[in-house]
Amino acid sequence: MPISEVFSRYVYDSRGNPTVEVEVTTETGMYRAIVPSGASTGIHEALELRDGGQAWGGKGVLNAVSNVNDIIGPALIKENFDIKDQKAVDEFMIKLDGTPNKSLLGANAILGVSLAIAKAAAGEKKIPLYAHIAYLAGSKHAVVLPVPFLNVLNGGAHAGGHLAIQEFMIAPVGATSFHQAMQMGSEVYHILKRLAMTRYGQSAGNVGDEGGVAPDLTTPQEALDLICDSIEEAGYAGKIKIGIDSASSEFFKDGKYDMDFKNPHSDPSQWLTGEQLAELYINLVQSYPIILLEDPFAEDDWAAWSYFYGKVDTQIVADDLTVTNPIRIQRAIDCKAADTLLVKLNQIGTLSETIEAANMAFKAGWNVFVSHRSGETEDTTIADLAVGLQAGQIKTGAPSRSERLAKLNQLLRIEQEIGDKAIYAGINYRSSLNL
Ligand code: 2PG
Ligand code: MG
Repeated sequence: MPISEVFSRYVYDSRGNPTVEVEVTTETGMYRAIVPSGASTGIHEALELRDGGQAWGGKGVLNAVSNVNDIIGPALIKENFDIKDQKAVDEFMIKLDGTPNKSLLGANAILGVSLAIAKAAAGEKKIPLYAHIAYLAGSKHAVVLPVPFLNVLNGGAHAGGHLAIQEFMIAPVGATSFHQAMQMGSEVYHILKRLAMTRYGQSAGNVGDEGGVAPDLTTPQEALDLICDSIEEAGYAGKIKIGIDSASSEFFKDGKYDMDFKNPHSDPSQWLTGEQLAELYINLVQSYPIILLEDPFAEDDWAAWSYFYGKVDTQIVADDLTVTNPIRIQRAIDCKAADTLLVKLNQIGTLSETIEAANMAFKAGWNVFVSHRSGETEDTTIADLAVGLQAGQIKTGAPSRSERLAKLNQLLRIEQEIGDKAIYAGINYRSSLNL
């Protein structure tokens, strides 16, 4: 079915910054996608085109919007693509841009179109988006609901306060269904909020960019104690585990890690070497039920990644290191830097390349962890992506704030729609492909 119209406008994301929205219209209706935006963005990501200048503090997306309306849209309509052939559409846009990092048209412009096309194709086939993505990815079946890694305590670039580590996530691996996982997560989240306020004062309950509480802590141990106490009080000890995203590229300075990076008077003699930071992680993993460490080291500190890998049993997730980019993923596989790929659509800029990245990771025996960005919207594509890829795990913030819940609520709907056939990845999330 041909495309009759491609239209873009700017709307606002969860941080109040402009972002690209795209609407693709075909005979079966209008299909809309909105592009997210990171704060702890990896330097190797595809380019998010911002206007610069005075308006919106330089964060306008008027150029990206007009690139869709004036260049990409008319070119796609002229080509008369079969929109079910996502790869052909995406490859055409990649060529039209012609740069290695989509810097001419903007990865935000291209991704908006790519996702709206996928939704239109699902609409044409009269199947849910997750089923269409499963078809595109060649997944075995689209019935596996991911474990939600709920980012209940925010630090780093996503919150005020002194905590260097960006994300403390709870993972209800011991639940038997997605909806039960959400209930457990929600209960723990509310206890955590109360405990944070009791221990650290009323303002400790304020939330960060991803909806988690953001008390002004200094050490990861304080955060982990709060979370473990909350899990215990909720009665879920053993059933809820913990994941950490250090987003350590944010505090990597002059070859060392500054755990006090938000203090303008931070003392360089306290900065940690890669080996010292590794030691800290080993201690944390021994003392707390941690099952996942994301970006434990900086995006180009390959030596530290390889040094650390294998020293702990937890999942090691590459985000800024690999930026959903096949070239960097291959390097990470070759040098045994990690065992799990964080997948973010806007790091690479098309759905096809995202699927390619995920499949590449799976093929190497890695896990795939689907992710939101810290700047999000009501768009729920990543929920369908997680089910479609059979990823087994997703992170999309705390069970709080609607741009986070939009995805989690979509997963609740998908679980119901699949009905009796739905399989919650649970404790088997690391072998999701075999479920
Ligand atoms: C991350 C993400 C999402 P951002 O580091 O994994 O949680 O943050 O979108 O700011 O890069
Ligand atoms: Mg990350």
